[in-house]
Amino acid sequence: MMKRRTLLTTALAAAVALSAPAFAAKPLVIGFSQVGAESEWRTANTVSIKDAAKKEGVTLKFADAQQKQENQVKAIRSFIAQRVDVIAFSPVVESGWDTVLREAKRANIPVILTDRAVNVSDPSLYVSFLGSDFVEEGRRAGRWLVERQKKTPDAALNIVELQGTVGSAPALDRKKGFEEVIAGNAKLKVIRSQTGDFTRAKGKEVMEAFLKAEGKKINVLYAHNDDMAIGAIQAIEEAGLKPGKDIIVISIDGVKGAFEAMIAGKLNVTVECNPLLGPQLMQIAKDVAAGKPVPKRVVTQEGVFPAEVAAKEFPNRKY
Ligand code: GYE
Repeated sequence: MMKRRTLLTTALAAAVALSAPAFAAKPLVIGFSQVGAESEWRTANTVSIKDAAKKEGVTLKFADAQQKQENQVKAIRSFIAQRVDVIAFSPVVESGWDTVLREAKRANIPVILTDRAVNVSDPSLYVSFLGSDFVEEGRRAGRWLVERQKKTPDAALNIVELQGTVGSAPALDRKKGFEEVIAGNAKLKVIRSQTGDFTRAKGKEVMEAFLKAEGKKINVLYAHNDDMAIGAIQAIEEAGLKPGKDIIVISIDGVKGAFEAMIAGKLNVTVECNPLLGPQLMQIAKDVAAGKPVPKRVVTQEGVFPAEVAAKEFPNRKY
């Protein structure tokens, strides 16, 4: 009896081995919690992640948090309950993640941060962070303005700032990097700074309020993303002013909409932030699942595009 069963098992094992491709390793399952759909950047980021998952044969469980941290916490808990292989997410805000990430760790599910960072006491709560250096992006925006100011060395420039989502890594860091570069320059002063939540609608609304309060005193707009700048450009035009001329407009991301605005002469410069993180995310997830070591930090490579090069660069833009 024993012997027959062993034989059968062996035969079965051989059959499985022979038809190996059909039984090939079961697909990697990644639970991904996205911030939302607040900007052109985000849309490109979502497409990149979904496309890369498909290409790599990864099963992607995708959840849209609609810019709410509580929705992300819920999504992560549900991924833990479903026992996905890897959890990846782009945290809406920086703080408040310790508890849920500890739950993931206890369940032995590795966590990869994409795009935005978290502020946690224990860095072992995530295995890798893939995304841009937002402080550097803020510095690049600031450096462009410092150079531009040299063209009119006697003129002091009043700046209004449209911040991204309150408490988010890109909003905190882009503010910090920009301030760092213009600090000590007596000719450059931020006279108003408020959040526009990374959306066109809010960017327009807040710019209207800035214009109402400060009017022609505003010389420069620094927007933490292109969408808010595009919304604000509309507000500037509706106020009878010329964006790009009466008010210098600086923003971050480098999406197609920004290139169009530059070609139209309404935006002066965009600092690139690459949303196409899908392929790298899949690679890191596969390595983690295979038990290979992965880098704790992967920084994306980016450039700066002033309006003068916009028309030439436009055909090369992928998002
Ligand atoms: O700049 C903005 C988006 O986190 C880098 O989020 C991302 C930012 C991006 O809404 O457009």
